Amino acid sequence: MPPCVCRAAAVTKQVVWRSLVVGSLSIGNVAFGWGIKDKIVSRSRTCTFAFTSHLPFSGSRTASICRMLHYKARGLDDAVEKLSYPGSEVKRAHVPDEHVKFDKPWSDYQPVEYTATSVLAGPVWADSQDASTISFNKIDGKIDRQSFTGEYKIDKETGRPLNPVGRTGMTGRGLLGRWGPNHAADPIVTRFLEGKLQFIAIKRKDGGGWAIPGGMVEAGETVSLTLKREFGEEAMDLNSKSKEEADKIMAKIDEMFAHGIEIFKGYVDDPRNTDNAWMETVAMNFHVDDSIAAEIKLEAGDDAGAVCWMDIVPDLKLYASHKSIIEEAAKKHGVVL
Ligand code: RP5
Repeated sequence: MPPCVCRAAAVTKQVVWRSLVVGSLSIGNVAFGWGIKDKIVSRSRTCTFAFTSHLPFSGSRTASICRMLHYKARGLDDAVEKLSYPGSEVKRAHVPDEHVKFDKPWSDYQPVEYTATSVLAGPVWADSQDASTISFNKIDGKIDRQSFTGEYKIDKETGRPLNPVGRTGMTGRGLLGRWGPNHAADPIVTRFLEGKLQFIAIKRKDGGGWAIPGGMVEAGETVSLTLKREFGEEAMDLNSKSKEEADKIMAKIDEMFAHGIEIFKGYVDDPRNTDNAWMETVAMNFHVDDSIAAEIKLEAGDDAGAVCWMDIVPDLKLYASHKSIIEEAAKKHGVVL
């Protein structure tokens, strides 16, 4: 039976072109950044960026993050301001573009304080509510509290870390467990089918829509293990299998994930981000040929409600910054959207 191929994430309405920078990509010591008008419009190894927007930036990784704006982290999606925070009735305070950066004082700023009760309950993946005793910008025991964006600042009054991109209209941690960076890993499994590039996408159960089957790096876990574990759990329903079946699936994933290309490492414009807690990820591409692709039995599990091979097309609509990350992966295969 042919594998499920879906285009469900295609945007049906006209996308409003907007100018934004959603990420930075580092290769060696060179930091890349991009501005998009719903797609990447410029990139350069020389670190000089010519945008069609008013957002040129250049220089180091830190300089890149200084100029970057986030949108979903302010409750904006498709240029529509919703302000609502995922999984709650809580609304963020409105933050206009010109007030995003913390280094520009804004005396009228009144962010909404919110940390979900599931986080306040103190599960193993969450910090305690008092941030003042945490060693930020360091490896803290088994938890990596360093940011790919460089050293982040700590608010002198509250002892809380400050989002390196800027204001989000919300303080606290929202749904995120860690103060500061919350590290994730995103496996991008691609193939060509009848000349079309596809990737394995999952539909998030939290209402976030279609996404790369990524997940949080657990305390003490390596990124390479997170990539395999999350792919196994979300795209192949590893957790519902017997030990014997699970071992076979993991052996297949080990083989598939033996050679990957790093696509992105940095800040994610995630709708759960707050002024004090944010997502960062490492995205790796694993390209498979027909014979390996035929052996991948897709089955949604864990946080995924559905899974499929999805065409990589210009009108993709994906969770957080995933569209830009997928576009970057597509370029590695000669596909420019
Ligand atoms: C995104 O959230 C990351 O890129 C990753 O895909 C995901 C991790 O969070 P969960 O899927 O574990 O909620 O920012």
